[in-house]
Amino acid sequence: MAEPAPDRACVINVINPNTTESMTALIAQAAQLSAGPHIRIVGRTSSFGPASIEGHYDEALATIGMLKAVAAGDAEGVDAHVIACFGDPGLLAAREITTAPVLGIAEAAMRAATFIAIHFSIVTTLTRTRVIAEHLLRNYGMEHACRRVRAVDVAVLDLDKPDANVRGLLLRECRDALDHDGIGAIVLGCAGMADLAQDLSSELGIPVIDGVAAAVRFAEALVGLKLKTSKVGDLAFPIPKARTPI
Ligand code: 5HY
Repeated sequence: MAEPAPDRACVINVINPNTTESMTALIAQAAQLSAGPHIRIVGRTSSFGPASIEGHYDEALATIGMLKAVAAGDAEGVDAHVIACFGDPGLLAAREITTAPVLGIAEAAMRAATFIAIHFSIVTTLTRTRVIAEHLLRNYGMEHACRRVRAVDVAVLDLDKPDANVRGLLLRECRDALDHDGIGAIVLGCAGMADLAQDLSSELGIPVIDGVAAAVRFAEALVGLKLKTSKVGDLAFPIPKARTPI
């Protein structure tokens, strides 16, 4: 028997930690398309930081804006948060300041990949940001499952430019991964690629995973399980002290 409709929609705060509104629109649309019934997606653009995140400095700045967006979502009573940037910037800091579940799209995509394949490869934007994905793989204990972190060398803000031939470059890199990496799945390494996963997957005949969709669905599952971020241990609320307000 189908689950009775909940008395109110589950609201997921999908945060774009860069300041580019058009990218938030793409992310929120992909999130709503992948969300289950009775799920309302709130797309939120960071109010502080870089227009795109393509390095360690960008990540550090973006974390402040992302934390402000978590606090704004909590003030509205959202049920969960998604950090829609493939570096999962400030993921643990975000989990400290809220009881709502917080999912990073990189972690969600990597874990989804290991549910359906033994090995996967990642295809991200710039060669210089590959190291960020490699650090996350180690942090999440996934380095054994990931065969290669590849890059198409397209800037994040060029992903939606028709003349950047993004689909063509991704298709070529994904096909090369399929042919040479000995994998069963591919993870796309940028929130700005969210709308390309299904098309690439059907063209290549291999699961191509978008972290935005994976994170939204995992967030729904945690809310459905009534699981919240633990306040026991290192994810307890920050120790009260004088701090410059963000
Ligand atoms: C992202 N940057 O998902 C990452 C992708 C990357 O602004 N959104 C960004 O290249 O690291």
